[in-house]
Amino acid sequence: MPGTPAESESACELCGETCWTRGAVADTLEFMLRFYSAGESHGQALLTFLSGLPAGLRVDLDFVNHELLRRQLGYGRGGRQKIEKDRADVFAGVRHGQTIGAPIALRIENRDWANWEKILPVEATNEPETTWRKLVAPRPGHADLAGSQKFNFHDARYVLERASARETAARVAAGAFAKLLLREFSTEIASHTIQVRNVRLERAATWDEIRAVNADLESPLRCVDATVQERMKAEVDAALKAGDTVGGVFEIVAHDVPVGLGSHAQWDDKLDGKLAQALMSVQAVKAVEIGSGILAAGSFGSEVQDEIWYEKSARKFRRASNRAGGLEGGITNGEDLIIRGFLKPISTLRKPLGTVDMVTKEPVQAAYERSDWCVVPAGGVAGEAMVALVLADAFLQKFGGDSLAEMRRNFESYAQQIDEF
Ligand code: EPS
Repeated sequence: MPGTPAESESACELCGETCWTRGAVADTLEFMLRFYSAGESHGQALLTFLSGLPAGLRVDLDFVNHELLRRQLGYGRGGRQKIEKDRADVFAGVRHGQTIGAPIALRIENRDWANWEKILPVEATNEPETTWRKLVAPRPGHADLAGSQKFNFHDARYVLERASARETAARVAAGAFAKLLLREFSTEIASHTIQVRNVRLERAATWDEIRAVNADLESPLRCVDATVQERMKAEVDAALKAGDTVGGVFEIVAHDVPVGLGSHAQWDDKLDGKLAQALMSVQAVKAVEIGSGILAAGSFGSEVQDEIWYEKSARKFRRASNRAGGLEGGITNGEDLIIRGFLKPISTLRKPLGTVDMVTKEPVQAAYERSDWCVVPAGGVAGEAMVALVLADAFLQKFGGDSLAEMRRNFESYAQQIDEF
């Protein structure tokens, strides 16, 4: 059975021939829209490859760069964002302002590279190893120790360079392209901050509020409630004063999502599972919630489901509430999609925790270079990008099409089916 050369070569269960096979999980997780990133935090640049977008999608690079700017903002960021001015340069896949159906390649320059060129050169040099800025005191909570053990370096430098949340800039650039596709079908995505440390927005925000704060570049933490935001800022200030860091929760809402993305039919077709995986992969995210999932676990069934009614004049099924967060059985139900990412506090601390020197095995204090002390709003922007990429992939699975025009025809024919249902 033909396949993509991957992990191993073995006899195929179906045809008995020796052929390239992939692991069972890799074989099942199929994506129409594929996205990869490369690049280290202090290397030359971040690179993004995006494959699978239809031809004929108008590309607004100002929008892509605006998304990159939004990711750089937020109360509680460290010195790095004063150095960087993230911009995506397109190297492939876009001509005359539109996608051409070829893979898209993007590059975001790291301005900080100028300060690291001698420390992290590509080629071997005669400089002594003392110039390498080795990091031997792994930070608890970071990838430093497990990554060094796994890749066999007695220096966490290479691991932390790639584990850094700087990589989310690459995701945001790719996610902006996914958002451009979704916009063609009027689906919009926005995020806001609902918790910083233990200060929580205790009410539901409306879509209009979320949309407004999402676009507000002056908003310090992108919280819809000014009073709650002031209390959140006080937590961020207290963390800075104490040499500590704070985490929190961002909420992402996708508005105007068609019924029927994802499927109940197979475990890896369920859209809630794909979304959870995508959000969990964002640096420092330790939990994901869809709708009122956490509250629902402690409630009666009658208290957590969303009752259905039919609006005859609009010929539409409606729900009285949206505790399911727009997903039932792994399928979108037409309500707003609501998903939350829970960020742990950044593990780089000015007042470091105890750790062990990887070389001497003696107790020491964890390394500190420079760090943000609150990244909840930036985490929300990275989360939006991941949700956009998953939703765009689901659109492509459902409506296909090599060109945007073909995809639109498929979409409209399906919209008619839903209308006449
Ligand atoms: C980040 C860049 C990094 C960090 C932060 C996010 O830059 P530097 O390490 O040079 O200060 O500020 O990285 C992390 C949160 C992390 O865990 O490593 C960025 O561009 O977002």
